[in-house]
This record gives sequence, C-alpha cells and structure tokens, in this order.
Amino acid sequence: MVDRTSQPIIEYWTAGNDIIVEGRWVWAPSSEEMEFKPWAPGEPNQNLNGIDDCAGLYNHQDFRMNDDNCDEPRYFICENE
Ligand SMILES: [Ca+2]
Ligand SMILES: [Ca+2]
Repeated sequence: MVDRTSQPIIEYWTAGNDIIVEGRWVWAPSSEEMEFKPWAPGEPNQNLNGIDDCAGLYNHQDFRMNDDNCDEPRYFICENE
C-alpha cells in the first residue's frame, strides 16, 4: 500500500448512500442494494453528528470507501453505458 497520508485528501462521490435507512447502503437513483462495498478500515463510521450518508472513494485509503457528509462538494463518478 502506498502511503498517501501526506497528500491532500481527494474524495470522489459514488451514488452509494444510506440516506433512507441508516446502515442500508443502496445505489441512487434505483435504490438497488449495494453488493460491492470496499470500505476502508473503520468505515462506515457515521462521523460528523450522524449525517454521513454518502459513499465516497478517497485517496488516503487507496480509494476504498468512506461514508461522508453528502453536502460536501466533491468530484463524482458516473456510470456510462
Ligand atoms: Ca449513514
Ligand atoms: Ca466515514
């Protein structure tokens, strides 16, 4: 694993979220349950007063998943056919 902790945090939003039911991770907009959830160690940790309901991929953990505050502006990843 590459040590990226000295680099600025870069996080990209996916469409994964647990907005409707806490702890039930689904893809927007279909609400299809997420089967592939490569969480970083210790995630999801529902940080920041319990409002971390969106799944991002961040560089400090080799782009594994982190639950974070959906209101944070981030680049995002879209699915393409
Ligand atoms: Ca949550
Ligand atoms: Ca988190």
